[in-house]
Amino acid sequence: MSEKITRALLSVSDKSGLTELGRFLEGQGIEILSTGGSAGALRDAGVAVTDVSSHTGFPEIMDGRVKTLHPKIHGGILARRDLESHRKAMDEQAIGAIDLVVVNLYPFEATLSSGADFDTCIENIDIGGPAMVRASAKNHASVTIVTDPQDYQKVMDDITANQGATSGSLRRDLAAKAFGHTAAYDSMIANWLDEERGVDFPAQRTQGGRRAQVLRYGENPHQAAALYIGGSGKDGQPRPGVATATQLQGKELSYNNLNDTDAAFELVAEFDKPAVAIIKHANPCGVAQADDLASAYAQALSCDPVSAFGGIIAVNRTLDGTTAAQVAELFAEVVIAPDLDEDARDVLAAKKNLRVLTTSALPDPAAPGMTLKALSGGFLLQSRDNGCITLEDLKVVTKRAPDPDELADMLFAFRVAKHVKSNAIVYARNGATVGIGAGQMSRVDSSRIAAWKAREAADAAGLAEPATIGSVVASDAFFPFADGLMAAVDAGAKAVIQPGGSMRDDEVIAAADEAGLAMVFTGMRHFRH
Ligand code: 93A
Repeated sequence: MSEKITRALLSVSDKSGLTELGRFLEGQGIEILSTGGSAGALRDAGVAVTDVSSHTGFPEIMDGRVKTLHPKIHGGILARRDLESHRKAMDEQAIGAIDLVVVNLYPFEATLSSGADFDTCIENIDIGGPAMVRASAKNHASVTIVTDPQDYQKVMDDITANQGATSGSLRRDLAAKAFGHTAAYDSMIANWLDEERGVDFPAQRTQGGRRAQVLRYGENPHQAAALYIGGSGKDGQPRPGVATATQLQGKELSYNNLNDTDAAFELVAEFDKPAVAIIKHANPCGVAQADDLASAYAQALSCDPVSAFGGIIAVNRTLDGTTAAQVAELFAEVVIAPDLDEDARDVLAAKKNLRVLTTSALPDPAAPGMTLKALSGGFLLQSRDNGCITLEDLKVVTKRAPDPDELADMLFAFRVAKHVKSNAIVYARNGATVGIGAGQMSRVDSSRIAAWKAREAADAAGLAEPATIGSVVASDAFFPFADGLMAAVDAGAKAVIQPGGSMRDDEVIAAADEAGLAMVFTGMRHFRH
């Protein structure tokens, strides 16, 4: 049977719920120790408190840097109640047991996000708080540690149910949460200092992150999964995107929904003009940019309407009613947009199951950041692929130079290819993809699959010829042989954009000249696996 709580220490930066908790503890006959601001708030609410400084007989010094770092506090928390020697030490040093510790830390993350200067951020690194949190969590056999105001009610209920004590299971749950809390707090500080010094790959990598949602299952129903928000940059904020999106309606998001929606939103954010991306299994099955979203949607859908069924749709500006009405005709899993206007909200509200997400901002494709991939026994960390090829980067390598329309489509296709699993081949025409080949072990196969899908789409639409005739083609990496290029020629492509850099570039260029193609090299590869 756990012992009754006789003394509590309350020291919190986030003072929400503090006075209600204080009143409850007072009602239980528990003595309350507290630090400056917390003690003030409790007293203002009429709760009797003892200042930590009068309990320890030692004042708060150095602008509060040292307030609870005292043996009377840490001895009171850490003493093993079951050991005679510890009890004796408490008696000898006049240390009173502290059985309940309520602490939340200096708001380091909020300080960082506010754009505060270096010195202010340093001052907002809590030392005494984590020390008490960790000491209490270590001694959870006897001590209850509360780090989250959301847990106050649960703790009060538990104390009531246990006649003034807490249950061992609650103490253990809270201890685990407490160590997670201080670990995440320290990760944030370490990441900030690393970023300040431009260190991307520290010898010891810490991974912060806050659980946002436990998902029903993972990639498959027999896998468990959860979503975490984190990867905060220098400003303490995660990049805008799927992890922090607001869900306006629809069924609960699944692991695959989130993964695919991320792919869709990152892709559509690449374009300045109104753009739409439709994604299945993390690969696009149609992407287009046009003067308005409705036209872009129609073009994106026509690339591969069969695969688009059950897809994820991302747009790069406020979704309007007209486009939403078109979207509503398709069975889609998720729609994501920076925002939706009133009409679009009304139209989509009728589709109860459709998940609709808003993010307010688009992710910046050029932003720095890291991506992480799990390996057995470790993980790979790399900087994001934030490369953006523009007109100035292109080098014409064939006798025929591309015309301006071809150049615009080439840049569009190459940007899409960046978001297609390798080997990636993307045919495009008039600002829209017309054939996409993804994830093949052979580049020729990707080329053939893309052309074959374009033929299927043409047949289904009753068109005389596939849209690849007269298109441009983008390849995410160089053509190692001329055969991949020739497959594109067979499909009707007349211009090619690719990184270049193959040992056989000369052969590939000669084949392109032979076929009358215009070809440009980007000098940048976009593998994606
Ligand atoms: O500056 S500290 O690292 N030194 C301490 O000894 C200490 N003790 C508690 N910060 C310390 N705290 C923190 O003060 C707590 O973690 C809490 O966030 C804050 C509460 O201060 P106040 O009650 O004065 O508002």
